[in-house]
Amino acid sequence: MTYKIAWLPGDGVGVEVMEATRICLDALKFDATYTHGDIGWEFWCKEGESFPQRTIDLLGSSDAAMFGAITSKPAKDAERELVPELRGKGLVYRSPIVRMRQMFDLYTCLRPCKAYPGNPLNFKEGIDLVVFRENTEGLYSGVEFSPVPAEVATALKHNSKPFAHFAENAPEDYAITCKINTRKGCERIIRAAFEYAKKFGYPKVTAIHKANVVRATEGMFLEIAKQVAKDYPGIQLDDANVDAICMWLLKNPKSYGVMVATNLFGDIISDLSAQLVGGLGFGCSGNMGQKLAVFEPSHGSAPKYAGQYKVNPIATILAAKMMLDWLGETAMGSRLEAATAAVIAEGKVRTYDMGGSSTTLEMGEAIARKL
Ligand code: GGG
Repeated sequence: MTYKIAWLPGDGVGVEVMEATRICLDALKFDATYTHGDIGWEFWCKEGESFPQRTIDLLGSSDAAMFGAITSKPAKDAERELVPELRGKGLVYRSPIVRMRQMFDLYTCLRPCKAYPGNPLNFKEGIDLVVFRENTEGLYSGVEFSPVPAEVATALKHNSKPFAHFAENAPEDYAITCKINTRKGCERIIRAAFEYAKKFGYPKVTAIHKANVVRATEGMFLEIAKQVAKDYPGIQLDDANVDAICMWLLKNPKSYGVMVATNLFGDIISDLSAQLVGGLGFGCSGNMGQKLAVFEPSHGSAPKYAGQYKVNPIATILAAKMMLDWLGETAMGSRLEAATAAVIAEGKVRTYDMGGSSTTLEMGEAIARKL
């Protein structure tokens, strides 16, 4: 079967790590057509749209997508960088990544963080963490007010005693970001984490939350975790406050395996976990829904390194391994991971973050030679 892969390099070093990844996919003889999709800052500046409809259509007709990285800037800077004819038209920059996840209901963000033997950046050998991050709601729901409209201020005054005085503030003197979680959203990500633990033999799932303070949404998340756990009698449910687990992960990372959290906490915990196994050069990410999945490195476009071909492409290459697995091409996925692990273990080819001077493409080529 020839797979239809949408190929979205994006901005900055995204282009470079995707080039290195393609070298590996070609060496694997993965049977695919790759169709380039426009996304990112360049298209915002030129068209006032960082995620054009033609790219949305491409994703809708693809089996999966590989995605590099996106540059984003605060609202005022974004407006300034538009071509002159688009300025002052009220165009608002919104993250294409968050939109893509919501539009295609890519609710599972899976971020495995494994300490490959011989990686000089490993915090400890043997770490094997897998973060399940809810990807479509929570603090990234996109329901925000700044300035705050009068009706929202009035609603707060009537419904929330501690914030009644906010209604007396000028609308531009405060801002509100809503954290919205649904039962469905919580249940499906928690279930995905348990299913993964069951399939790959992890003894427990750690639900990360802040239920003692953020009672409505995080409380619901924990309550649903306890309900879902009943369907998996062989797997222990462990739970931890997000602040506490940041300490415990540093103290004893090998005590943890599969972890699940709402959107923002999952984002933070997955960066911490990636740092324990070498940093963002090793942090791969899959955004998965029922019909489509988009795979990317967790890192951004790193504008200061753009054009230098020096960043580590391993995160993106491991994201391609995740894509192969998701498509059912698990033998190819395993070969790609084994080749990557072999290059890391050998230690001859290392990018700057690993203490070496190999380029992005040299790393891709070294992995391809092992295939
Ligand atoms: N590959 C992930 C990536 O590009 N992250 C950068 C990022 O989060 N940018 C903010 C955004 O536009 O979503």
